[in-house]
Amino acid sequence: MTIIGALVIFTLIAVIVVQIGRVNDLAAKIRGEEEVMRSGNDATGRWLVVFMVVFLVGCVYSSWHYKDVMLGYGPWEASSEHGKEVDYLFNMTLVFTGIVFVITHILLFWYAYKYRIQQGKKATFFAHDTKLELIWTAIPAVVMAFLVANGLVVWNNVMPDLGPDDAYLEIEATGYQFAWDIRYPGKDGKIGDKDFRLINMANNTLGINFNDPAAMDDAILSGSDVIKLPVDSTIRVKISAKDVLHNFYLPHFRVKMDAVPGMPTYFIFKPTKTTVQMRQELSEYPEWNEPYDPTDPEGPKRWQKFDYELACAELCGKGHYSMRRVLEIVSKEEYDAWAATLPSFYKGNIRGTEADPFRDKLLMDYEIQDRKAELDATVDPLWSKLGSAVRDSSITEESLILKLKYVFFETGSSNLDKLSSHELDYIAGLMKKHPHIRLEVAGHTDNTGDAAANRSLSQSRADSVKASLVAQGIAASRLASNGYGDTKPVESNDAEEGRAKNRRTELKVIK
Ligand SMILES: [Cu+2]
Repeated sequence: MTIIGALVIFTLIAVIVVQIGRVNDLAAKIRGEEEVMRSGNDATGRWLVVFMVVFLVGCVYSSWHYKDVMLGYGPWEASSEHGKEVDYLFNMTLVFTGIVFVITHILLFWYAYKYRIQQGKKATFFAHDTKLELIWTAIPAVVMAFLVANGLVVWNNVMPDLGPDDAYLEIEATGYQFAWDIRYPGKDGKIGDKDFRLINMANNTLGINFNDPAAMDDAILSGSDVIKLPVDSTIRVKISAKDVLHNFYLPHFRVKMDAVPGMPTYFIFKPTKTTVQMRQELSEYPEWNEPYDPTDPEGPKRWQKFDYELACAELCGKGHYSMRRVLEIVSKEEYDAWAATLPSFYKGNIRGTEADPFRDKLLMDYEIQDRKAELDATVDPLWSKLGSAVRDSSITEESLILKLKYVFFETGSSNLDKLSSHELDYIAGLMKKHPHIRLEVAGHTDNTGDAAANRSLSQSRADSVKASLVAQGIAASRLASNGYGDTKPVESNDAEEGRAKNRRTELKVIK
């Protein structure tokens, strides 16, 4: 029914259009073609002048009306050092193009009116005018040269060559459909190598080269984790993409750079305002004091919910919008404290797995350092407490047992692997520091093989550990050694995982 109705309406409109055309034809015949054209032209010319005035007044009005959402105005002054230069370029370009815009539009519409068809008026024809050619070539050339030269100066300031002596923080942003992975350099301050050929969607989606020592402590922020950066520090962002073009865009900092697959780019900037400072500044504007959620007038104000953001500025697919991330600029101290808590991606996700190039290597330098720090933080204070006259009720039986993490033996023998010396040296040091402490070395095995043999092996291994500590200068009277074989499992022996935990050497404080 609706289709028939639509068809009828469409046919009627077509008939009306045809009829109007016929009426015009007849009118032209009666009044004369020329006269009709002249009066039509006349009306068009006048209306174009009216349009020009309305249009230009509209442009000025809307520029004024929207000034508070324009870059550089009031709250939108750039939050980075170089951003002010970029804004200056924008403003310069706006001034020149603004002048040209107004002049050309006045001429365009005014000439359409002035040179409309009029009786007895003839157009002048000239083939060439050198003076005119010179003027309209020279003026744009000078203006363009000025803008380009200014642009080059700003570009060189924005893209300095950072040398090894420059202090800067480098992070890496990798865009993909549809998120960003942000890599932080860890304690060494260096981002490790990566290679797209190493990409493995199961555990190495960035293709990080773990053979590069600089990659060991790198941390990755993905998903919706807030990106934090320190204020007043030079930041260099390495930018890349894994699939299609993306664009790393921090509008408040005037940072914008394409992320191109296969072609790393970068951007250097220095944030000058923390998120907290920015919120404080916004709180001075009435429009930012309106409630964030209009249905909750008592709730937080707009300025309290302000956040800097990272956006993808390249339309990269249907999930493009979801590449937005919150960026928080904090003080240097706050950043350092936060960065220290970022977990190493390698240690948490790769160490010991198939993807670990060092999976056959039992101990790495950083592991020794970590173990020392761990013993310093746990065993040292505990042993100090044990030495004091007042007994601390927080000391449990369990806390008195210390599992040796990196003490290994050659297979089926009680000979200590040389890797074990690091941990044992350190334990010996702690024993010297706390001379009141006496320890039992306890050897344990899993339940594979003969129980009596297990017991004797665990005994000789415990003896080995004791002998090693005695060799470090610890009195033998401070150490007991016992082999328990498979009699004290900590987990079920049914699975290899459990058996691995049961094969262990422990130190227990003797009260
Ligand atoms: Cu994108």
